[in-house]
Amino acid sequence: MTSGGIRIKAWAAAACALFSSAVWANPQPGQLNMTRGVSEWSPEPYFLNNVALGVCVVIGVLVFGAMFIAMFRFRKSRGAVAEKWSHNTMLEVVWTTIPVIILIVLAWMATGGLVSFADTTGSQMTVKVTGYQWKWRYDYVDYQGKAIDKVGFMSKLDEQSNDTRQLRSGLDPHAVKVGDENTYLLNVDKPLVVPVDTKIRFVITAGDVIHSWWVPALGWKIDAIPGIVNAAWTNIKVPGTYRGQCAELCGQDHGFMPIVVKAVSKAEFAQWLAQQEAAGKAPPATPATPASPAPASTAAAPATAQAAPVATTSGKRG
Ligand SMILES: [Cu+2]
Repeated sequence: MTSGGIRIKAWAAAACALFSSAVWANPQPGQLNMTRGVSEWSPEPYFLNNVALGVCVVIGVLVFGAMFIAMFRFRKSRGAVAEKWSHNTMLEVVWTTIPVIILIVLAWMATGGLVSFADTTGSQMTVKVTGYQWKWRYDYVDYQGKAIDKVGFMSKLDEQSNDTRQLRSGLDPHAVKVGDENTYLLNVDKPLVVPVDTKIRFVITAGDVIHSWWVPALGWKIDAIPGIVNAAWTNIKVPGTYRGQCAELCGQDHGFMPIVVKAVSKAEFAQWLAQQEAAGKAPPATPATPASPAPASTAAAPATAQAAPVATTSGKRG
């Protein structure tokens, strides 16, 4: 991290103490402030939010204070007589300049945060995230400079939540739990497993409509857009389970596509990855044996793909 980043971290720590709200990894019911998060970068939006909130509070107190003093101390019933003058050039210059300076400072700070969050250089791992109605797909692309072979899976709402959410299921949402944690609509069948202390690049897209991948503990959310690949990075410092949601209205089941990120130690991750790679290699060996249908289907695919645009163009012309 740059010295600027470290300075921001120090400021974030100071802001933490100032606003002294509980610092949770996952958002808690009744929590007022943002979560500070668990990644290298996540304290930055937390800090920026606290600064902006502090500025808003100071402005609010000053403006409303002046307004209430004017209304109560200088009211007609107390014999106040209105002055006849209007316009004060000095005052107008001051109350235009100060907000402009405040806005420039806030924009400068926020831009610094955005630039650092988009900088995925030096990543040690890449995960491709694809949003679908209404589930997520995770493909592990590479890890520590080595390509990962066929490790990818769909991650969708866990069965217990799904059964409970059905109309007239008669099931109690409060009974959906993992340990002590109520996980109704917050748990998935297969979490995204990642190592801690690793700079992970996420490349994010979608297969149908716009979704948005959001895990508050990582400090950012980013749109998953069909035909566009967005990128962001994280470096999780604390092992644990971090929950998130799709944050873009993406259809009727938008509320039912949670995200679960499980951050584990590097050793545990290596073990998990080896298992997944072994599992990924095993099943394709069996369907690959009927050699003839496979090339036929691959050969058929481009033909249909070619046929489709022709149909559309002729359709447009007609
Ligand atoms: Cu979605």
